Amino acid sequence: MNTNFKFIHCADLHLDAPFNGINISNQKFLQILRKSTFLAFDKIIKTAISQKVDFMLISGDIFNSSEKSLYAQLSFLKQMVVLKKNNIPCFLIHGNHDPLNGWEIETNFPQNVHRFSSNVSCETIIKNGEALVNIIGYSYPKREVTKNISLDISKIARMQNNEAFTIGLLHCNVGKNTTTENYAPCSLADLNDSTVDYWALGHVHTMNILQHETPAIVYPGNPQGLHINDNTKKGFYIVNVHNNKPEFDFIKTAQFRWFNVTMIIDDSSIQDLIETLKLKMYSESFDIPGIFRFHIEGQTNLHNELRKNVKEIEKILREETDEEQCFLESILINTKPLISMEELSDRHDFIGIFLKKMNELSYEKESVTFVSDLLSDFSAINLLNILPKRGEKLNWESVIEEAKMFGLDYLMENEHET
Ligand SMILES: [Mn+2]
Repeated sequence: MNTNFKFIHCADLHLDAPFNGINISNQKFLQILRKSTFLAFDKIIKTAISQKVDFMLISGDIFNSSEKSLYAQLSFLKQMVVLKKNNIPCFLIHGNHDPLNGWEIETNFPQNVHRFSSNVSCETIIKNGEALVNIIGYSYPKREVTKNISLDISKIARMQNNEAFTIGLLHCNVGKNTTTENYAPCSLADLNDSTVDYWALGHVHTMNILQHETPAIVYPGNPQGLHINDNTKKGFYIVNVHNNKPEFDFIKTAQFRWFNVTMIIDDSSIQDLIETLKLKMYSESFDIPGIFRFHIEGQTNLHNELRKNVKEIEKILREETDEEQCFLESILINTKPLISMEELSDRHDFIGIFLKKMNELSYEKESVTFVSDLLSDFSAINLLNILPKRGEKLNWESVIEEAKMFGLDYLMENEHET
């Protein structure tokens, strides 16, 4: 059949994500964060209307948590009514963040909205008396879905006896992607061994077209980055289908971007470093606001000054930048002193012994208890610097490195006092 239509494919809206665990004091920037998931979705709705798309797909995780916020539910409903007024049907599924067994208000979605249940089923869009598109979808009944649902969708797809373009709407992990939970796992081979023409996927937050056609396999990613490592291009796809062949248009929606930046310095001054960081912040956030975390690395004459004054440097940088345009989250100092660590650990004094012991620890995972006891003597503020930040995993090597530098600071400072 000669098919020509266009639709929007978006996923992982995570409406009302609270952005917990990020220390932002500036009220205006905090507002940018709080509104961001809603405004990103609003851009999707406005594009649907201006582009006069035939329908819209949302591949799960509409809400951030199963305890869906009331505000999020009502504002989503409002947007669905806007689509109704513009005669745009919307097909949606629920994912692991907003499964059907979570709390929700009694919702009467307008008639243009079809929400799939946890029984895989098919909806067919008819145009001029002919079946134009089959949409087969599945919503998570609960958070953990470990079954391969793609097989059930393909089974229903094979049962369709029309010639329509077939879309599989699924929140799933293709090919054991390690950046996200392994829910509704399936392989590329599973998705290829199917009569589905377009797999409209959700769950992985990085936009990625795994295959452009026969079948298309597409993750649009999330419209708004949610944490410091969720910093790829954010948006959704407008898909134009001509004679069963999809063409993709990616539209950006992020209201602000995250930057997790490593800077390597050598001989420098604190003033120069502050200027460099400031320049980086402004140059990266010229179009939309940015949140920055800097990791300062390198062997440098500034090593001791930086470690002692990092909080002051953060304060100065915040004062000297426009916090509604670029916000400094934190600066992490991972530098090394100019004095050679090898030379120091070769010394036959306590510093030498200390460094040798610390170097051995790097390889002994079972020493966790020993080191955590050792660190419990330091203040909580210092400990916070080595704990993993949101979106990161505990890095044992960096814990040891940090402990080593703490110890060395202390020993070197007191070296001439006794
Ligand atoms: Mn998600």
